[in-house]
Amino acid sequence: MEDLLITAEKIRSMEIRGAGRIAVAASQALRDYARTLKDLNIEDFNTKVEEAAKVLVDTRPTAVSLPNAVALSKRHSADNVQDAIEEIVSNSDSFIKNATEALDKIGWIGAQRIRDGDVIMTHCNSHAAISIIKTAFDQGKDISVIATESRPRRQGFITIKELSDYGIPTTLIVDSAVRLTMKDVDIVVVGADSISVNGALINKVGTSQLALAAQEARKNVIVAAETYKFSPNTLLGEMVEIEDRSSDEVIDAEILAGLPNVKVKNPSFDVTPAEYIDLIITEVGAIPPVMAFTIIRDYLGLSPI
Ligand code: RI2
Repeated sequence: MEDLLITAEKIRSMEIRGAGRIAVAASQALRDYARTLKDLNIEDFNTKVEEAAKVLVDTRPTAVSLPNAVALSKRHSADNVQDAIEEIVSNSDSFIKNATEALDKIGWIGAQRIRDGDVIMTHCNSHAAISIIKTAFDQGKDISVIATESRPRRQGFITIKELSDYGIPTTLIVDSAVRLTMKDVDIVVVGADSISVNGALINKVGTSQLALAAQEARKNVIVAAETYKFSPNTLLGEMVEIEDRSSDEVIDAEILAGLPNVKVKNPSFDVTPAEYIDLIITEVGAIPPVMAFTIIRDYLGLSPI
């Protein structure tokens, strides 16, 4: 359990971050933990696996990739521990393989939407969105990127480093410059933490202001999202929980302590309605957001997981 707890803490503290990366890390941790339980009887094995799954899922509430990855990895139909471990290892290995391949497919499909000369605006740090940008660049398209800082944790800095290392001309802006800068943009490309059954996108706070400004300026917004980022529980009317993170990320605790009438709110994500989104690029194709139900039905199943 110790290794699994270490992974859980890394996800909670955002040492491991990004909806896709946390999903893969959780799947791996659960798989490796299951392997250590070979001497238990099947009832105790199942109890331990459920407990471990809960520890992982409880680390961060918003990215549905995390519970999806855990659920897809832990399910088994065995009545003995050896077979159960084999099933879990095989589930997890194929989840990780598919997740890795999905990034390449999304890159290729999404790059079809990027034209030579395009200026792309992106927000935060999404491996799926960056896959599209890098693929378009690899195709020889003369592109450049405008990346937001993405306060408070400034994941935009990871994005500009990655794009710069790849040789892609990149401009960094503060989040509040999004609307002013939109006139210079051809297309917005962002990632996803969750997509609900009505096609709404839940992504890093500030995403919805990119979408709003893009709509006002008649620019397209495309979302890069693996199928495991769609939320089956929204079929039951469940809302995606928006993670509220610590005020320390926004203002130093000592300074805040001296401001008795001030409170800080630090929501980490926001919701972009489907009507602001042109296309969602998944590994199984580019779909309009209204088709979110179909993705959930065909790739995740209709029973909530
Ligand atoms: P990939 C991140 O969340 C960002 O919101 C990003 O857009 C999203 O996950 C998807 O990232 P955080 O972990 O899976 O930084 O595309 O809070 O890498």
